[in-house]
Amino acid sequence: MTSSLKRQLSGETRDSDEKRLQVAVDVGENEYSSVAVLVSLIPGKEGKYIVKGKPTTKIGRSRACDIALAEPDISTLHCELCVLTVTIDGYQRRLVNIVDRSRNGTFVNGNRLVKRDYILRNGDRVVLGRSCSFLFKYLADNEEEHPISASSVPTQGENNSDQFKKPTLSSQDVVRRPLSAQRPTFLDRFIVGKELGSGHYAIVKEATDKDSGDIVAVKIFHPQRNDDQKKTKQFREETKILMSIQHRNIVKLIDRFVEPVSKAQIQTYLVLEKVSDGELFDRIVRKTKLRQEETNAIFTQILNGLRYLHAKNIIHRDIKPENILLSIRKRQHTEEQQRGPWDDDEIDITIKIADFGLAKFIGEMQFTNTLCGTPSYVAPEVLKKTGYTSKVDLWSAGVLLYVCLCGFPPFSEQLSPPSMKEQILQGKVAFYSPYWDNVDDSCLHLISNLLVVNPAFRYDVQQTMNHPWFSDNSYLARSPALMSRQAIDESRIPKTYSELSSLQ
Ligand code: PIT
Repeated sequence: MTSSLKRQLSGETRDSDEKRLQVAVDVGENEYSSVAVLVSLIPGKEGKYIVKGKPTTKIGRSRACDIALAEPDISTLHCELCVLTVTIDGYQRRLVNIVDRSRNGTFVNGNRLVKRDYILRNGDRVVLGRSCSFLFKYLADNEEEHPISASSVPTQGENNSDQFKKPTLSSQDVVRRPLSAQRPTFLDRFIVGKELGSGHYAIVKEATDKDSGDIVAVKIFHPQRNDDQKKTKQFREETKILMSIQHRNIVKLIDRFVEPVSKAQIQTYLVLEKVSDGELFDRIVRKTKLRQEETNAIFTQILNGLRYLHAKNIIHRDIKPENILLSIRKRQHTEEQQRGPWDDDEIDITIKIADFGLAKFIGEMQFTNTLCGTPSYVAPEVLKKTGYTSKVDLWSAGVLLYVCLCGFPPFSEQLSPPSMKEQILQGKVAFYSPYWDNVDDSCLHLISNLLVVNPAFRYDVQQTMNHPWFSDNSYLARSPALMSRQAIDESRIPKTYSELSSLQ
């Protein structure tokens, strides 16, 4: 049979990078090699059934079925196992899709398949009707499993003559990794642990590499229909961006997995470097606000990351303390030298920018109407929907700098009137006394040049990095403040992050 009979199940066609996920019904020449086994868990009936590479294996009470089960609650045709060949990132896998056709139900890991199919995974427990229970296992690449001849369970009656040639590679199949390799699935390779965070599209969890024991973070996207253009595009953009960057101040992408869950749904995973010491947000909450020299050192690293991104025409679009992760080297001995203005028990802190879920390549950016980012960090031009550039990240950086130093945001509903949106559109910023009294004028000057409504007049990354606040650390030897600090009615001061979190 020819490859023209292959049926595409996913619509990824835009460029070569996007062609990597292809699901096709396998009707290739190697259809009769073994793909998987169903190990019987039926009491008194030890043994295993072999699932061959033919398109459909029928299981039921009828003798005409490939696997005939003579149990009373098994339907004449109970379920079908369909072998799909999936090519992801150059790895070709044969997966088994189970489709229920029964009266009494087909269950996988205790869940009944109601009018839907499911792609079986290693270790899945498949129960047909009430009593026929099996353990499902894929065979390793080239591993031909032979049924236990003494088994009380009959093996699949199949013509096993290997009359078919191994498939040859077409030019389309020239990929980075050998096609023969059966790539382990995400769950084959990792044990998933505690939740680290969650969002609209995905959840971030800790995971352990089963081989190396390395701890990683994994962003698990909610299962999506493989025809969901919007989510597929978003995942693609995020992955493309993460794959193109490598910088010490940006969370590293280690691997990615795109796996079918059923014929219509895919599950995607991004395996990321684990950054162990929480978010900048938590540090601000714990300390109410940060010291100026500490903020300066953290901000230098954020700007290094942003300079790298902007030089590559990438806009992050969601810079905020929740997306700044900390890796802290703790003091082990009293005589250890600190590498920055950190707390006494800290030797060094490396910051990593995370969450590229909203990031974009500028080159591909249309003037967009999409409102993205977090309301109090969002730049005026985003609210105005007039189109934007990398300067939006500098606005958010200005808000972040403000928040670090006083513990509350410059724009908020608590400062209304006018509304938060109006405050942003007008660039209405004030440095309230006494909160800003001890912050250096030079820093207020910098914030004032970041929170500029017109992006053309707003500092870019390089101008920000060249600002005297980073070179002239006069705040270390306190000088009297010269810029005006506005007195304010205390009740109008927004709650600090730590007060807000204690209310939750
Ligand atoms: C960690 C620890 C943690 C969260 C993350 C990593 C998340 C990282 C991340 C998330 C993204 C993205 C890039 C990186 O695009 O608490 O080690 O959505």
